[in-house]
Amino acid sequence: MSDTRFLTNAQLPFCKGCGHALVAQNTEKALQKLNLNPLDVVLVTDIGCHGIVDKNFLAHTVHGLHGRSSALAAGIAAGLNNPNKKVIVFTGDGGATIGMQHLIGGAHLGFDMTVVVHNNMLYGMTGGQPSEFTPCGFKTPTMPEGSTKVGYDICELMVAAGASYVERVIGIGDYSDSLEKAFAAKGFSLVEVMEICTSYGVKSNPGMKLSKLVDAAGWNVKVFADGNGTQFKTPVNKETQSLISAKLEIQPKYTSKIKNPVSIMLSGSAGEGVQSAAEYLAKAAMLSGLNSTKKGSYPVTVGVGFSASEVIISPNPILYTGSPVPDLLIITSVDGLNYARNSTGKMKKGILYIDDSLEAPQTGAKVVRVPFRERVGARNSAMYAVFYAIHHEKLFPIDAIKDLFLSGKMADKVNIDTLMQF
Ligand SMILES: Cc1ncc(C[n+]2csc(CCOP(=O)(O)OP(=O)(O)O)c2C)c(N)n1
Ligand code: SF4
Repeated sequence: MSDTRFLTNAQLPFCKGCGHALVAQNTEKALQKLNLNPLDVVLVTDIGCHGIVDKNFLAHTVHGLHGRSSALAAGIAAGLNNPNKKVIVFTGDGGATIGMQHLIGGAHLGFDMTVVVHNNMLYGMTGGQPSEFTPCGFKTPTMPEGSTKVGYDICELMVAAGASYVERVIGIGDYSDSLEKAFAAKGFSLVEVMEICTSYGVKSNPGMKLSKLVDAAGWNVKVFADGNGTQFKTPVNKETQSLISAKLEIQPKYTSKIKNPVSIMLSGSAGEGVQSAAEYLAKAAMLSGLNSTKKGSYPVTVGVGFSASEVIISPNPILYTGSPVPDLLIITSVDGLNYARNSTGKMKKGILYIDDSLEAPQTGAKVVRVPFRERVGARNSAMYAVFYAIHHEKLFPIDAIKDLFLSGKMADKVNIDTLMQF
């Protein structure tokens, strides 16, 4: 067993006596027993009291939406696709209720991950509402008469769904052996840790003992599946490539003279190729030896209204996306003008290329009016505007975007000469 620390020395953030602290400590011990390196561990936490522990962990941590931690973790496990990495989920019984489909799906597909359910039988962080795990008769502040329903038996459900290792433990003392076995198991494993919320559970059910309560609920404290079975219903496709190694690589072919980051905003209408034009711009910058980022914005109803994209290009690494005020703003339609009004007002310098059918807004930027829409039509106006701005602002050689365009899927549809009208 190693003495590698997985927890910082800071005090754990829970109420006195809360079982969540013991889960964190037992998790650290189980990881030490497995001689794992913190860099090989990804902890995905859910919303709730248990989830605020992530800042105390020295491994990689991701904080998910309520109930969605298991779905996030499944994506991470599939993306890593590496048996030497350990993906662990911390969720409450509330999160497990909300995200039950993700748990069933995770077990069914055999994602390589371990879920630790902190079952204190109520929603702790929001004041003690009952969850679907609350046992019959258990009282909570919002259900003082006691639950009349039978709580879910998550362990039985997980066995039925095909989990490889499943165990229920009483969350008192040292149960790191159980966590160790779950972490070591191949495929999807789950440990349900029974707890009582000292702030709401104890107050509403004075004198109740945890083990008696679990017994009365009819929940067995045992190993339900020992990790040796090949129980997956549908094993995850192991042929998928790692998302990290499959990342896009563009080898520079041209050079750019720009010395500082340039933030470019392209603002137009849905269906007029704004996002594609921004992508060509960002990739052409990379082909010219620059770094680039792209951030798209559009309404949820993607087929109507504005479509905008912020691209940053820079000779140095860029550690953010988007910029409060663009250096270069390109507006190709009324929707784009309305969306970008906030930015035009903030621009005290820089340059604004705007379709000449539009009324120029109040701005401190130099305004250049070009008949983008008239020359190439609405559908190609964004792409043409990008070509035009690259050429006139001398961001990098126009051949960079020309090369990309000619090797891309739009080359058959749009004659390159129409985009080269400067
Ligand atoms: C989808 C969604 N619904 C409701 C909330 C509000 N909310 C925040 S914490 C919480 C309770 C968490 O309870 P549980 O998952 O059991 O974790 P615990 O606090 O007991 O550790 C709720 C309902 C939320 N954040 N997201
Ligand atoms: S409110 Fe309950 S679940 Fe939350 S930290 Fe306190 S004892 Fe734990």
